[in-house]
Amino acid sequence: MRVDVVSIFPEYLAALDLSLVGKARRAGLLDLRVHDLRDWTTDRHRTVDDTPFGGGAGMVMRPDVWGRALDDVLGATGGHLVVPTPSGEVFTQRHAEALATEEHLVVACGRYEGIDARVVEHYRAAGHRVSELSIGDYVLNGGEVAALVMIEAVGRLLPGVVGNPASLVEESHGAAGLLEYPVYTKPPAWEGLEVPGVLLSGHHARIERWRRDQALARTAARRPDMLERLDVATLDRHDLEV
Ligand code: 6GU
Repeated sequence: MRVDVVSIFPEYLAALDLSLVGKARRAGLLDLRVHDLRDWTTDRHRTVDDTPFGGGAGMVMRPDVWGRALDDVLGATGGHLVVPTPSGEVFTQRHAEALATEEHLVVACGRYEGIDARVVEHYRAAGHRVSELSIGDYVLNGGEVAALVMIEAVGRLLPGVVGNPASLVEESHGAAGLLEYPVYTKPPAWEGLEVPGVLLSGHHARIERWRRDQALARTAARRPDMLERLDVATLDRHDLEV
């Protein structure tokens, strides 16, 4: 997969050299390039923003600068334009899965009060897929941290990036629609706290049942909205007793 990120703070994206995403890049599974939006300015001050039409606080990013940048970076590939914004749809594992099937993503990181709305309108009209995505109901200063979140979530789904693909199957926000059950490792007793006995029993069916019950109880307590969306057909007789 090819991913281009455009930002006025390209240094923010340095973390993408690290960990799993960095490894995917070095393995040639992910071709990730970060660009400085100011490279597409034409004035001496390298201006990217201006005051909002209609008045109000803050500054808006200019469409002409973004247009030159995105024309270059999207090129002729028909890339999918991702615009992190607190007014977007909330980014979920389903978005990550869909984006992981794309050949080329271009992530346009805005700052200030956002990017002139004509930019998204223009690239949609030109036939690009465009996703305006938020990472949650809180306000960040710009799209860079959200871009890190989305690129990590997408990057780990690319074939060959996660060593053991089974670890993608059981985790929270996967197909089961439940939060992950609690996990334990050695030592079996620590600070007076014991690992639940069932996990040491070697009884595979009981372990599976215990984990499922824990996942259901946790989801009910922390994310009742997820329980409401659960497909009843995926529940078994024991689930209904939790
Ligand atoms: Cl994508 N951008 C900004 N600036 N704030 C956010 C966000 C994005 N998602 C949640 N808050």
